Amino acid sequence: MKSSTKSSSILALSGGIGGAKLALGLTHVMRSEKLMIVGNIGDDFEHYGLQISPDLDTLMYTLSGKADSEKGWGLADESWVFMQALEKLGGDTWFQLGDTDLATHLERTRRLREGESLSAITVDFCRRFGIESSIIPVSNDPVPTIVKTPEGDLAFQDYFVREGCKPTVTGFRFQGADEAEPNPELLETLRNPLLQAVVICPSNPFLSIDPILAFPAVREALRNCHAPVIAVSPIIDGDAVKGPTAKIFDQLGYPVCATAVANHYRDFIDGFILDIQDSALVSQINKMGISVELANTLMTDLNVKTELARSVLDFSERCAKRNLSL
Ligand code: FO1
Repeated sequence: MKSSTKSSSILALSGGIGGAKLALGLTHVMRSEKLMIVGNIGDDFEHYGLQISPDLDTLMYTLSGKADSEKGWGLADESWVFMQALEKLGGDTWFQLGDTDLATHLERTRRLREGESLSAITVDFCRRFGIESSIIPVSNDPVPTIVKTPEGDLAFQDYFVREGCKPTVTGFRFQGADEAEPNPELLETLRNPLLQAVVICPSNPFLSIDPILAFPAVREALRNCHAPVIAVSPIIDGDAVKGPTAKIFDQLGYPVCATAVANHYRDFIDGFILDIQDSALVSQINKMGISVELANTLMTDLNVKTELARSVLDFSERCAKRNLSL
């Protein structure tokens, strides 16, 4: 029977490669059309006149099974003829654009120029990629992440790719987050009584999740959300699975451990999933008033992604019952 409302029962916040892995796991343990994933747009930038939205593309490519599984971004079986030709012309090749990935950026840029919203373009691209879940940008307005360093500000991709995350980070700015309008679909879903859980994917808290939380209305809606909010730690046994997460925690003066992640989210999460290797941290996090469960969070293959997604949903049901009994 067709679902009476389009409403999503699970909402996931995701950015980067780790987030997309759990999002994929979620699509294997629930009706994927009832899953909404809010993608980070802080990584978005203009390059060669193209509007590029890496985290939306990573989600789209991953959920359609077409992502390059080794890199985690871009498309599998990619060719690089355009990049080779660009190299010969002395062009800027620090940001690798594969030939088929290029179509996504060209077509998104064309439609944006014609006045279509980033959300509407993403809905249509997902339909064409055969994705049933809703992937939505946190906003249709640009809110680029600016990385603060002792040598001055860096645009996100200049920090992440061009400089290879080498500069020391002293802070972040999410340019325009106070004025930009959060995606109405996101606020509607957060306020929908049919929502069963919110999942904070194991993405980089500073680079991928904070740009989503930077919208005051979004953080407020999360704090007041009736559904349990469950975060999965991106740090396991004092280190991050991939990327600069651990280094950034250290550079900002935080302990590099899952407890620091729980503390970062403490004002709006109900539950926190620790990796089994971090079982010693359970009581510390419980003291923050946050329920904790253990799982294997090292998503090395589809089985682990699916198992972790199942654990997250089961945990959220237990949290919901606990909230009801309060
Ligand atoms: N990451 C890199 O480290 N090197 C690249 O050349 C690169 C190109 C690229 C092209 C399209 C795209 O969607 C993502 C791309 N990424 C690349 C990843 C990108 O930097 C993302 O921002 C990261 O995945 C972090 O979220």
